[in-house]
This record gives sequence, structure tokens and C-alpha cells, in this order.
Amino acid sequence: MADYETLLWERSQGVATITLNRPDVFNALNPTLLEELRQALRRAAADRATGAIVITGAGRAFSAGQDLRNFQEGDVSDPAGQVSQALERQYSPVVRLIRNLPKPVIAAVNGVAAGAGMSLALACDIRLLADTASFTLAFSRIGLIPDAGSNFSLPRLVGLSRALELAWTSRRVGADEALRIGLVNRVVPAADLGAEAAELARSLARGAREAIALTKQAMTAGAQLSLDETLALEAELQARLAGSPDFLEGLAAFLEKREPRFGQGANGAGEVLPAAPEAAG
Ligand code: T3D
Repeated sequence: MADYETLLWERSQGVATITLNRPDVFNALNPTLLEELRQALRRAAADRATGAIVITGAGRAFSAGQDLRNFQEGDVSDPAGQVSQALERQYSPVVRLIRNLPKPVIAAVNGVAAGAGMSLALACDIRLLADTASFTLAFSRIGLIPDAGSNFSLPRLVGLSRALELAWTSRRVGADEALRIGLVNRVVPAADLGAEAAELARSLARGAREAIALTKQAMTAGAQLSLDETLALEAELQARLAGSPDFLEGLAAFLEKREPRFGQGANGAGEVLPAAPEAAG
């Protein structure tokens, strides 16, 4: 579907695949791409037929981060204002959307992910990495700090000391190391990446969607809450699921020794996790 200038969108078997599509510049992020990514994520959030989302890149890269030519072409009389506006208006909404979206978001990292391209991959719930791909924070090379949420996600994934080293050096992290330090969930042969990501996404889309959404909410909250707060949240969310059709179907399937057939209605149009202003439109 030719809906976007800088993205490809496809939905098949419950999976929306969003492909960053500026291959000539390694899918560098410009205002159009970020706005279209926001639109595509909202569309996936609202679409009842979508149960999981895959984000990937066209060509050789996942994304090289901010399009550095935009800085040169833009208004350089107020670089501070330009940067903070870009972060607040273009990057932060995308990161919040992914984090708050009540559906799994998988990054299929097909090539290098640099700068905010790496931040984008880290914002996703799950990362599959092509064995030929790599990460570099890249910000230190141009005298900036990591942004677009990397300061939130990277220390949580790899620990503070590793995160600092990767930020300060901007060195390339290849597939073996990325897997070893917990940057990615799985490394797959480059030729299989699309199929593996689609298969994982399809299996999640076939799952108990409300439980999948509330698991994301509970795990995300649990990373910030105390034990007592987490236990209370678990009790509240589990109570919402205990009488649900999916729970009854899951129980019946277990007792009848068959695969469950979950309904596909939950978390469709309009339903978003709390505290997700960007996802509400
Ligand atoms: O205001 C705000 O928005 C602040 C927010 C900032 C967020 C950020 O993301 S800051 C960090 C920006 N990104 C970078 O600094 C990364 C720059 N790129 C690189 O370091 C390297 O290109 C890569 C490590 C990504 C890949 O290296 P390599 O050797 O595999 O490829 P290459 O030859 O360097 O790049 C391939 C092409 O992509 C090349 O185009 P050409 O010469 O063939 O026509 C290159 O210019 C282009 N490209 C790569 N990165 C960017 C880019 N074009 C524009 N912007 C880029 N970021």
C-alpha cells in the first residue's frame, strides 16, 4: 500500500510490518519519516486485525539515526532550539508510542542501527538481529549525548557500566557481543531475519491478546515499582483476566489436551495502555 513517502506498511496474518524506507541514506531519520512512523504506529495500535508489529529497515541498514544533512540544511541560528524541538515533537512521541502500545513491537534489525536508530531498536519489546548487523550509539562522535530513550533502555538492558562504555566510545557492537550482553533476544542468519521475525510476530498475534497487553503493562511498570506495588498491580490486572473468554478458552484447551483458540478482539481499536497520550489519537 503506497500510503507513505518514507515507510512501507504491510499487514498479513495479524502482523503489521513497518519498513523504514530511505535506503540511500541508511534509513536516516528525518521529520517526515518520524511523523510517518508515528502515524503507522497509531494505525497499528488502532487496527483490530493487527496483533503484533515488526519494525525493520529497507536495504543494508536498520537506521543510521538522525539525518545529519538535516542539521546542515536546517536553521543553524538556533541549534539548541532545533534539537530540543526535534526531540520533544518528533522522537519522544515515537518512543512513548512503542513503549505504551498494547501489542508486541519487534525490531528486526537487518543492518547497522546507529544513533537514534539504535534508540529506536532498543525501544522495541523484542530485538531479532541479523548475524551481519551491528549497533553503534554514534552520538559521542558528533559531540552529543545518547537520546531518543537510549538512556532509559540501554542501562536497563546491559547495565550502567556497559551502557556508559558503549556511549562514550560509540564502538560498533557486532552480533555475537550484542547477544552476549543482552542487547538482543536472538541472532539469526541475515537471509532468515524477515521470516523469523514474521513467525515470532504471528505466534504472538495468535496469542491471548489482552494477557499479552497486560503483561507488557505489568513488566514495564514492575521495572519501576516496589515489590508491594508490583504485587498489587499483578492482583489488579489478573483479576481483569480471570473471567475473560481467553482464560476460559485456555483452561478448556488444557483440559481437552488441544491448542487454545484465543479470540482476536481484545486491544483493538482505541484501546491503549494508560499514560499513553500519543497512542490515544
Ligand atoms: O535534533 C536532533 O534531532 C537530535 C537527535 C539526534 C539523534 C541522532 O541520531 S544523532 C546520531 C546520528 N547518526 C550518526 O551519527 C551516524 C552517522 N553514520 C555513521 O556513523 C555511519 O554511516 C554508519 C555507522 C551508520 C554506517 O557506516 P558505513 O561505513 O557502513 O556506511 P557509510 O558509507 O558511512 O554510509 C552509507 C550512506 O549512508 C552514505 O551515503 P553516501 O555517501 O553513500 O551517499 C552516508 O552518508 C549515509 N548516511 C549514513 N548515516 C547517515 C547518512 N546520511 C545522513 N544521515 C546519517 N545519519
